[in-house]
Amino acid sequence: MLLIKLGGSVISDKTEYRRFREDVVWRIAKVLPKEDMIIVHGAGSFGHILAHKYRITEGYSTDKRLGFTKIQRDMMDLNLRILDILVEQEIPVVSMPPHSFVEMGKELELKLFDSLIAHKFVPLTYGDAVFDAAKGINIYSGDLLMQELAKRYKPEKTVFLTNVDGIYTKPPHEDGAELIPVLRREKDPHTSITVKDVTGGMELKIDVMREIAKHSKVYIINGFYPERLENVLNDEDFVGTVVL
Ligand code: IP8
Repeated sequence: MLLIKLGGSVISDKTEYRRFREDVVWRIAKVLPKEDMIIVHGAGSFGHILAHKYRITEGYSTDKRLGFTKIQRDMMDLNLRILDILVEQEIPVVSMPPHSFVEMGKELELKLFDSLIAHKFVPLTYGDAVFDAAKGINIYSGDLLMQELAKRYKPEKTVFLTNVDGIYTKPPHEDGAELIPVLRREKDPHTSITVKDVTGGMELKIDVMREIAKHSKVYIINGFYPERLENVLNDEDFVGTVVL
């Protein structure tokens, strides 16, 4: 099985509210397998801009209700746009909006995923604004969902499509940053990456990837070059990072 995350910065232009990168998603969809896969997508500018504005991760207050609603609406919109493209590629995807099955702080209910997978459907889910047992509301990142899904289904390969070539020795725009082709699961003190996001920076992402690497081979590759995804799927040499 393949577990793949379409990063928010790949599928959307993060600087402009709800700017979808339709052409990029088309190119990715063309190289995806037709079955035996779970797809997760990030939020990009369909989620993070309003999540910041309404400070959703700080928890519930009545004045945040409309923000919470709008984020869920925008994420469903993004999800449907992706779903449309995947259906055009004849991938039997079924949308699984997290706000209808996730309550943070409680055990994740994945029974429907079991059924979908047993019937050879391809679950399509995403990072979302959800309820939280302690805070009332919160943001549930696609990365955490990836971690839960990897733990449960132990896919052979887990791929993160990002807007950079892989994991670097320091933030990629800094002088001397080098791509790490193979990252060991154990912590490496030489790697320090500090890009920040609402649901955690690169550091948190790398922790998640290391955790997933206990169950699966984890690849971090640039989503703007779908041929690299093909290389990974075909066990060929590829540009990117593998976590072992
Ligand atoms: O883009 C965040 O998910 P991510 C979800 O996977 C929202 O971190 C709604 C901001």
